[in-house]
Amino acid sequence: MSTLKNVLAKKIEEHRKRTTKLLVEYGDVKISEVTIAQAIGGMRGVKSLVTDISYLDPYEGIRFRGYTIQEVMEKLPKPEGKEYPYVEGFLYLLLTGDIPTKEQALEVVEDMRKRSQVPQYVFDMLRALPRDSHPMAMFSAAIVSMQRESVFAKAYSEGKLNKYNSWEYMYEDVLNLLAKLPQIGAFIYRLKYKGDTQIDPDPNLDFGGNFAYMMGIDPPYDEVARMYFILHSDHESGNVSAHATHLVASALSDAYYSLAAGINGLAGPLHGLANQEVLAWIQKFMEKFGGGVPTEEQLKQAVWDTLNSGQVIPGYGHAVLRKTDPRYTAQREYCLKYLPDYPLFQLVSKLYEVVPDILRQHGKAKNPWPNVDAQSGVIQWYYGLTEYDFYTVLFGIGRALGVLSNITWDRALGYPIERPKSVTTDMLEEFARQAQEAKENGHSA
Ligand code: NMX
Ligand code: MLT
Repeated sequence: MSTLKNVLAKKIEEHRKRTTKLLVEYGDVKISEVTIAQAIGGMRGVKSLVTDISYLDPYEGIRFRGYTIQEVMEKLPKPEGKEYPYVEGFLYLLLTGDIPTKEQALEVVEDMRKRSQVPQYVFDMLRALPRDSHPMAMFSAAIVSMQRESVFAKAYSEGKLNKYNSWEYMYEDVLNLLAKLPQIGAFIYRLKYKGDTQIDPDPNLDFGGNFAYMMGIDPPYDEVARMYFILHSDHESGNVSAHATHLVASALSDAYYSLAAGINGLAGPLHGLANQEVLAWIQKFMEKFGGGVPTEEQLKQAVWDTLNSGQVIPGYGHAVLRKTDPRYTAQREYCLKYLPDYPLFQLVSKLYEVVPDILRQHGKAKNPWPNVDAQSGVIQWYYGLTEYDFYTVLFGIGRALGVLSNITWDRALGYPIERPKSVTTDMLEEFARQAQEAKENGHSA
């Protein structure tokens, strides 16, 4: 057994006791109540999911296994001479909660390399799709096309799965699937935008390094890839991609079906597609202003025009965060260090100066600050990746690390099928009537 799987098995054994104790001894302790506004309004703020992989504080932002972004980048082992950590070592952290040694991270690098060969039928299927298919549709199709490889589904059909061992089959699927994503992503990119001129993987490179290599983009893009995948990996459990993956996996669907569901959710413009929307939006108003560097007044005008036409400002706002997203800040710091004079970066920085005030004046968005998507396209553009339709695939490769770690733990802890209860509008009206009556009689409902 690999060190990662061994350590994970021990952690699972210890953790099961905590979950069982909570369920058996404290199962009826309340952690949340649901209002009518929450039931109608997308369940915002309802505490009803459990994950230990990451936690999102509205003011501090994300912590992965208790570590801030800065701590993750500092503490995890890195390839020789590089500033950003091995994605494989980060996966070790997400799965186990432990910072791996370099040796342990390299063991995962090696393990993933052995699992990385993409079946030929995936490439054939992608080539058969209309070339103008969205890269996210291609990515999702590629993932689900590999479902026949699932050892979890096979074990289920052979009657081998039970509550104690199912995580081991899930773990195998998760590593097999993750290992193939960089090549699938790069293949889609080069199929769509580089005339199907493909670059074979280099067996000596790590996850991030190989992705950059197969994309055909020179270093330091390998560093950007490592940074990007880590930053986008996980944002606790309630976001659309994580929740969709978890929900589908709760039916004992395998990792291929589950991740494809999460990727389909990530493809929505209010979620992961916002990174391409930011670039599309900027380009549109730049064109309108004749292509030069827009003045502050013109930027304010563009923001107001967008709001007045009933559109959202892409890359701004968040369902949970109430401050600038630290993932935005991490990418901004990269830009300040490596591309401070780049015009697109300066433009995005100017937007940071004008958008929050306007959103406050507009008075709708609860969070006027930028999220991860406001900054990510700038770096990609700088390194030559100007085909912004592709940006959400980058997000998706990163997101897979988090959501697949989560469903491994879902099976380890035996979480049941997810099935919340619905009510009708009549019932809500009746709840409202009772509350009103109680208020008039001086009681709380
Ligand atoms: N521009 C204009 N209006 C906004 C924005 C924004 N950036 N953000 C929120 N609002 C509006 C929102 O549409 C809603 O309007 P209405 O009452 O007319 O329905 C109102 O403000 C209240 O929304 P919130 O409660 O602040 O936000 P919510 O939790 O519903 O939605 C987002 C969160 C992220 C979907 C929303 O802020 C948004 O649409 N942002 C722009 C798209 C974006 O950047 N998405 C990426 C999020 C990060 N990610 O990668 O997933
Ligand atoms: C994410 O990374 O999933 C987004 O910031 C959306 C969210 O957390 O709701």
